[in-house]
Amino acid sequence: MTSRREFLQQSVAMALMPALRSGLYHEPSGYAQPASRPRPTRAQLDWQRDELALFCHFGVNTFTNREWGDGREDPSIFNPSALDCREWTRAAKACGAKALILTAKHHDGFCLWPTATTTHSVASSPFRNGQGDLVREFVDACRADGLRPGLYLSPWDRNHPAYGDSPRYNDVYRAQLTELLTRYGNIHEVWFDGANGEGPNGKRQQYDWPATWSLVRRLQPNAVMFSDAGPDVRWIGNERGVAGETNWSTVRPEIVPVPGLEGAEVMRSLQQGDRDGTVWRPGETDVSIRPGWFWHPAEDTKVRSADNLKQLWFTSVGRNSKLLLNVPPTSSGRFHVTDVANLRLMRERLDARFADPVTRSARGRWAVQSDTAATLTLSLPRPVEIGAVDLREDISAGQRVAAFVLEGQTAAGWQTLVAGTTIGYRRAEPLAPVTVTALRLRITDAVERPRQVAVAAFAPV
Ligand code: FUL
Repeated sequence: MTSRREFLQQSVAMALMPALRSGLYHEPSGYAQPASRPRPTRAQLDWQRDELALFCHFGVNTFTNREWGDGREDPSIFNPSALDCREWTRAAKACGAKALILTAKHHDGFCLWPTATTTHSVASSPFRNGQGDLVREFVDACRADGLRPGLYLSPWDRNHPAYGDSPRYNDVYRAQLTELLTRYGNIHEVWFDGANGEGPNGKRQQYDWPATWSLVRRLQPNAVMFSDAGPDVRWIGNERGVAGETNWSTVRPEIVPVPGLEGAEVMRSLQQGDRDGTVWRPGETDVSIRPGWFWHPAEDTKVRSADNLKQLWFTSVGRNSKLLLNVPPTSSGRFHVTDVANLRLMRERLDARFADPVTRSARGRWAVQSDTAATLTLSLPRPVEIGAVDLREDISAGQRVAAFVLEGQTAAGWQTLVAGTTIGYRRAEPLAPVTVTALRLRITDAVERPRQVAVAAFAPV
């Protein structure tokens, strides 16, 4: 049943739709949450439902074996011998990723597209005889394979002479963004970090984030912007692939107003979000398949195994986050065979894990006890052994559950299988195998009147 308040919210959202469609109304936190708690925008919902995206760190560092270039690299070293972005996108598709993000420019300042803002770019390299445009090849390959392209433009630039001369460099940065966001069609995610250094003048660059964000909103109204401070999606606070066990998609924006801040309260808010958050800003978990972000031959033997990748999936997607998994192309311009094989195997394991819900023919009874409590009971037709559970809130109506207990009815009575706080888009947990005849989800705390949560359980694999 739609409550009166939900009906009103839907009506307000629908009244705003023409403005949204016309692109006049861009503020993601504004439209779907007039009188109450935050709701995701369409773009934020699509972003989360993708679940898995790949990150491609590629640039001069790929050829110098470094993680951070110093900006003095000779563009002539950028010469991938067999670059094929379709090979990246096919591997991405095969492992179930729905989007890819490319380092259009990393801290070294080398631009992977021919830009008018600097000569430190592919145009000065032997790649395609100086006629190449890697951003174009990347975006085209994504589209050919039905994947959504995203771009990372490092604000820290160790090459550009204007860096540190704040207003002048901010103009350069915005000019670069304008090129990237007007030449290549729809870009679905624009990725910013907070890395910040000094320029050749010895001064620390002051970024102008509000101006940057409003430029992106104007040029690509359907893109989500990532940074510590969003505004659309936030960093999860570590690069280990682990979201908070408590993970709200809502935040209090005043705690992390700009990227690059440190401190315990900032990290807590990034990791866990804020229960009383006033904007919708879900967490993205970025982590590399290798120890480094860029390719290093010595790390060819240190690629994460399929089981390790599967674990990362559980601690990110399975904790109401999105997994942005970095797979760095080698100096040939292709993924390494080990990375591709392990990605494929990860997908096989995940598919097997969730292939056969034993709850498919369960009978469910949903009862709301109060504004903060509800119970879902699922009776199974016969005793079954389970080894994993998957809980989901319909987040288009916001995130509501603040505490829950999932119990299983065993021969010894009701037993707690999982006791947790948030659920959100997805809360997936592996379990020690146990035979149950019924499952009971008790929501014991919620920030809005609970709506029915989907509960699925799976046989041990
Ligand atoms: C950080 C950078 O300093 C790393 O090199 C890497 O690109 C990571 C994803 O973001 O801010």
